[in-house]
Amino acid sequence: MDPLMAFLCLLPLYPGFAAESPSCSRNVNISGGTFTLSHGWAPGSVLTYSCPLGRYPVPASRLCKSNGQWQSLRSTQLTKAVCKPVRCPAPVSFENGMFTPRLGSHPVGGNLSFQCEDGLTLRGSPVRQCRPNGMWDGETAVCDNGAGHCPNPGISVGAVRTGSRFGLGDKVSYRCSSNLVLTGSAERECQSNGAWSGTEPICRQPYSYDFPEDVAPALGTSFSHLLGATNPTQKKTKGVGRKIQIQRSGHLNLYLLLDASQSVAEDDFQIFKESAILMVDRIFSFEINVSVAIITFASKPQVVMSVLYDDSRDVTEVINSLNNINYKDHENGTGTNTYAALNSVHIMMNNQMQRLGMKTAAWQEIRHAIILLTDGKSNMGGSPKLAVDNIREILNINQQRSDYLDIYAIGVGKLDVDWRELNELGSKKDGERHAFILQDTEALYQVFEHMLDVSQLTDTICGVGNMSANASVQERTPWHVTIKPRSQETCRGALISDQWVLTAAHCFRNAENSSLWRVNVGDPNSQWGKDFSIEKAVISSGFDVFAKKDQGIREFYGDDIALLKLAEKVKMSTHARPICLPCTVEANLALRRPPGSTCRDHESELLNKLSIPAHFVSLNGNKMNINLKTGTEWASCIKAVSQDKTTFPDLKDVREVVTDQFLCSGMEKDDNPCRGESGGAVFLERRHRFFQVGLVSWGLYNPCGKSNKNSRQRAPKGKIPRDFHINLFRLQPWLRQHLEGILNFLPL
Ligand SMILES: *[C@@H]1O[C@H](CO)[C@@H](O)[C@H](O)[C@H]1NC(C)=O
Ligand SMILES: *[C@@H]1O[C@H](CO)[C@@H](O)[C@H](O)[C@H]1NC(C)=O
Ligand SMILES: *[C@@H]1O[C@H](CO)[C@@H](O)[C@H](O)[C@H]1NC(C)=O
Ligand SMILES: *[C@@H]1O[C@H](CO)[C@@H](O)[C@H](O)[C@H]1NC(C)=O
Ligand SMILES: *[C@@H]1O[C@H](CO)[C@@H](O)[C@H](O)[C@H]1NC(C)=O
Ligand SMILES: *[C@@H]1O[C@H](CO)[C@@H](O)[C@H](O)[C@H]1NC(C)=O
Ligand SMILES: CC(=O)N[C@H]1CO[C@H](CO)[C@@H](O)[C@@H]1O
Ligand SMILES: [Mg+2]
Repeated sequence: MDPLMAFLCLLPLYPGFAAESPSCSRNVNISGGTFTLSHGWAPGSVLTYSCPLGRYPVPASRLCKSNGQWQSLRSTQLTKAVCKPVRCPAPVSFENGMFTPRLGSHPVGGNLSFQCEDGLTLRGSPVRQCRPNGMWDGETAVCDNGAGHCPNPGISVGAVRTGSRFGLGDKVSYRCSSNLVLTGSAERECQSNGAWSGTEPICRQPYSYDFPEDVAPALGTSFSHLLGATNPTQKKTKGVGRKIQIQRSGHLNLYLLLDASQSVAEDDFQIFKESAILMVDRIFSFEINVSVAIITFASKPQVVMSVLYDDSRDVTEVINSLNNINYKDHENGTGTNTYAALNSVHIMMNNQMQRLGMKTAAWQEIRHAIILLTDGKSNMGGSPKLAVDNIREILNINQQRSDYLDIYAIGVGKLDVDWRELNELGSKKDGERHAFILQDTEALYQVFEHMLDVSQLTDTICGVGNMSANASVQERTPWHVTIKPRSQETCRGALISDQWVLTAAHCFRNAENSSLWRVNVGDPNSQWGKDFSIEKAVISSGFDVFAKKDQGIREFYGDDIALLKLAEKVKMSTHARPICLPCTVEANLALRRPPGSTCRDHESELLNKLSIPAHFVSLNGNKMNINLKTGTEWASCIKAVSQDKTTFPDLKDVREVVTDQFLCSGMEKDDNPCRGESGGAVFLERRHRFFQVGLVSWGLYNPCGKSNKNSRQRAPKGKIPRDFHINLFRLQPWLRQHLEGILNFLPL
């Protein structure tokens, strides 16, 4: 043998020479796409390709082997990487009808139309479009004669169904054609309640991922479910908790399992970490009793935080631990042992059960949610399913207790995910999906919002809105109410407790007899809206619109504040909840500040910059954006008033009109409130909660003009828009005087 070769072969035995180890070739470009490397060009590094929307990389990734050769993770041959166009699968069969066009697969943007034979009605979507993730929009089309005990469950695109009887106890099973992967239930049974068990099976391309808006409806009791409208394969009416239950009674254990194995590159792991932090911060924002366990795993699991530690109930400690976890902790065992990770959850549960006592309510009433952030692909330790079975057993999960355990298997990031395994790990409950692949942390956050079921959160917790882009406008700002002091005109207001509404005093100028006033809580345009009459109105006695008439100020809005006590208490729901009023104990909890904080602390935390992003609610319920100005910015914001010679012909000092009581907005690209929006809350978001710092009072420009509420117009040239809002920090004495005993105020 050549002596030089022998020397080279010995090299890896000397750690000092590690830098000499071979590096993989750089000839790995992908045309039309990009790639990232987990460990540069060194052996062990995983190369991950990505392509623009509507295309997908082949291969998805490659591993740099110890001999300096690239291995394609999916196939053995090293071929040039390419971005291929995404295509949607074609239907294999369609009962009692026909579909067009008939292609082997369909391009993104292409349409598929379904028609039923005479006499049958089509349920689902008659036309479906192929989307950039390789999934059809809409719902499976079914031609049903309605004869069975259960509705015809249909055959989703790409699937083949066995079984065509839909009577009680009948079973149907599914498989997917060619290269498609089945997610959802491969077998379903017609149940006595007229619904099919499990989840509709979907045949997906292996490279497909989810859009948050698709996941949302699949996650459980969506509106369509409640109303039984669009998806009659699920005739369920009982909205039992099949999501993560947020409620004050009882306790939630949240187990976060983060895959740190080699197939998950360090960048992906970073995305898992960020996603986990977002979820933790959100779950703690509800002031519920929750413990968070954190487990990272590769060949072995590592328990970073156990539900048995006191720190697991402390959001700061949990987030610290998440921040401190290190991908490199698993550098000496980079396999994927999902079984062991889930088994460590099982052990943790067992320990907690021993500690609390198996028969105690303290143990039995704990709800458990396991979130597994992974790309699937377990390759050691055996089937993770066994660990799941053990977990179900120890928690005694049966039909009655099915909402005590939820397991979500989620891939986030540009991962090359094993769909089959993810699907197998996630719980399968009626009409729901528990396995997802999402593109980024933001998408996961949107989905997480839908995983939470807050319908049981009936306490008067303040400032909790639904952060989902998909939630209704009222769910996003549930404190928002409409006041009708006159039959025609309206004002807005904000619930600040379960019986009190804060609004503007000027709404009650020329108002009708107060016994005719009505406050609509929970959205006047929906079934959740309810009219309340007023038991008591407290309109600031300092408010006098003509107070400065002598000084040439035609209208003055100092002390433009009022409180209404509703005739009955509002029942708290996802559509009706108070907002947090700063300087109260309630707001202090929401801000997660230590006890002993003062009103001044709240002001410096909430109004902490020269320009503070804030919101108000428009006539049609949308959240509008403004920037509140403080300090020197405030001074330049209010200057515009003196330039408005039409409204203020001979004004000497702007401060006569805009006193310290007012916050100012309307500069930059701010939205401007319209007439009819006054009295509404000016609010901001901190730590996933909402705080009212002001209320809409008056402005220089009405963007709605005389027209309807759906068209807002930018100010014409020469008109400088500015808006002024009563600053609640400046009206503390008045608020305290009238809300004593209703809210708990902090020292000034
Ligand atoms: C790969 O692409 C980059 C930028 O597109 C280019 O600079 C580089 O030379 C290419 N490498 C090879 C080996 O083709
Ligand atoms: C599919 O239908 C949509 C909406 O009906 C239409 O905008 C689109 O152009 C159609 N696509 C094709 C390829 O015909
Ligand atoms: C939450 O946990 C604390 C401490 O264990 C307990 O005192 C409190 O009663 C619990 N709250 C609820 C609503 O269960
Ligand atoms: C991995 O093994 C090396 C060599 O035994 C050791 O120095 C290092 O600390 C180990 N890493 C971890 C995270 O245990
Ligand atoms: C947000 O609204 C959606 C849609 O109504 C709902 O499914 C979800 O549970 C809600 N989440 C929260 C946290 O309120
Ligand atoms: C307001 O209306 C109620 C009932 O219609 C009536 O009893 C009351 O006298 C009215 N008050 C005023 C001030 O008009
Ligand atoms: C659950 C839910 O409300 N889903 C809706 C989300 O938004 C899309 C598009 O805006 C609707 O089509 C869904 O019904
Ligand atoms: Mg792995």
